[in-house]
Amino acid sequence: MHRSIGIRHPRAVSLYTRELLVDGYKKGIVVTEGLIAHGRGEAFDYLLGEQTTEFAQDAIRTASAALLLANYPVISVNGNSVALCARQIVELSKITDAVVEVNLFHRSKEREIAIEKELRKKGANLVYGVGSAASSTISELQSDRRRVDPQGIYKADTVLVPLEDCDRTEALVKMGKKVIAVDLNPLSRTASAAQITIVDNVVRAIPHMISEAKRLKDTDRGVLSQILQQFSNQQNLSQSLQIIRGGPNGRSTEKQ
Ligand code: PTJ
Repeated sequence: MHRSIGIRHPRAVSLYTRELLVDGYKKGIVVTEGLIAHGRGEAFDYLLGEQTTEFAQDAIRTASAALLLANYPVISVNGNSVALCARQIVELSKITDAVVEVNLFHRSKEREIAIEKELRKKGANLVYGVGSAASSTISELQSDRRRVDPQGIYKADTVLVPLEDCDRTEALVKMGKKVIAVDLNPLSRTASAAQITIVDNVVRAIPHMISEAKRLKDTDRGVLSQILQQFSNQQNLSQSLQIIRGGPNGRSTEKQ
């Protein structure tokens, strides 16, 4: 952590998180647009009290059950998610037997390689979707996000998409896949298109998913299915929105 922040700084966690993104930018992992996207996320996080709400925790439990139930789960990563929590993404992939695939809105060979390098440094053995491996196409999409790995997202039955940019979630759902999104904005199109949306910061959501996946790993499949059946994404999004609006379960107003 930069010396000027210090662990006693009242906004240390938020400033440290920004530093991770700036470092990611310097390493060629994050794009400038990613820094702006983080600012939007921060604003929602501030309104959520910068903590994992009980509703996010409910979505996290459901998402972990969905990954464990999946036949072929894939964790899709972009620049921001790797800069913020590469090690945790790799750990989650190992616990849930999920493939990790690079899928970028602003795709370039250099970024794909920088992201793959970072994931391998943090323990990934295999990284999908890099270079010519992303040879399949999601025809409905116009952006570079259309390029996917035939052995990864294309084949997946369940895809975890941290920090999504909307169109792809809708396309993946149309392809019959179960989509789990992590998005601090409960009003985004991604949030409403996904079957399970975790309204939380990826820096908290992924570690919580690791704990839940470890806890649920040996649970009977029937019990895991019940967790999924009892979850309503629409209701969960409304509950998160209510917190943002300072409703009955709203956070305390004392903030830095
Ligand atoms: O790395 P690339 O090339 O794939 O580009 C990544 C960005 C983030 C630039 C691209 O996906 C993009 O433009 O995303 P959007 O459309 O700005 O959407 C990002 C969403 O993630 C917004 O709804 C933000 O509120 C949300 N968000 C930002 N930071 C976080 C977050 N959600 C969870 N955790 C965060 N730390």
